[in-house]
Amino acid sequence: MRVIEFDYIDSTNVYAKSNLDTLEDKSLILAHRQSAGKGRLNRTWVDLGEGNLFLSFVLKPSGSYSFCYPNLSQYLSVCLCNVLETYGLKPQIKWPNDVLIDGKKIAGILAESVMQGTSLKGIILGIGVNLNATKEDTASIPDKLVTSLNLEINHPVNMDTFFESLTDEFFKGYDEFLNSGFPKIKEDYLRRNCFLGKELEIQVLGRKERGIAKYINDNGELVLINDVNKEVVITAGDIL
Ligand code: BT5
Repeated sequence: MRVIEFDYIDSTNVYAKSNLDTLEDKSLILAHRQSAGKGRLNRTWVDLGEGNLFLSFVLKPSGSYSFCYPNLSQYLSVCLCNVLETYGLKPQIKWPNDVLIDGKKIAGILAESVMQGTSLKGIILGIGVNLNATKEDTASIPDKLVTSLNLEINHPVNMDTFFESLTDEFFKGYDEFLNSGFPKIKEDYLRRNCFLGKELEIQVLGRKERGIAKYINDNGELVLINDVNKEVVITAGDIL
């Protein structure tokens, strides 16, 4: 496992993508500050100052494309919950992979796969975790309730320790996850869910789906029951 560390970068995911050819499997790109952090669907990940985590896992699994690659971001959300619990917190997961503390977003995960023709060149799994931010910093993101680990535990957080715990936790179960896929983490994922049983509106590309969140299937997809009592399977989308 090789760590490439930057004091300052535009985006750890963009760096990983641009250098994918030369990066080894399981390389880690770590930055202390990030000026152009990417979220999903062209959204932005805001850098809340020194001491926060900006990290990309570079994964180059061998063999043919596996059914479980789309679930790697859910796997990482479970790993993050395991680490946050060691700080005495009760994290929750909002489908598919947002991690919240008391309804406030503490981290974001962006998975990007790079293909060459029909073969997979690599997967870049980026994660930003707010570890050390002020209340004012968190309030600078107007469209979301946001928190940071230091605000939840009332003392500063050591970034190196957190980085080690998270990456150890990730690689501890990674090979097994590649073999077994979502069912391996399903119970740990569901234990933290904050959405089942609720009436949800989901943005799915250009349309919206509405219904009661009934269950998560073995592919990590969300199954809704709509107003005509029909099951609707959502593979990717955003809970509004
Ligand atoms: C995400 O997107 O949550 C994925 C964010 C991934 C960031 C990491 S940092 C390392 C790596 N390198 C990158 O360039 N990216 C990855 P999404 O689900 O689209 O959520 C984005 C939304 O979260 C924004 O529109 C804001 O509402 C909110 N947000 C932005 N910055 C935040 C922050 N620091 N803390 C909490 N919420 C934030």
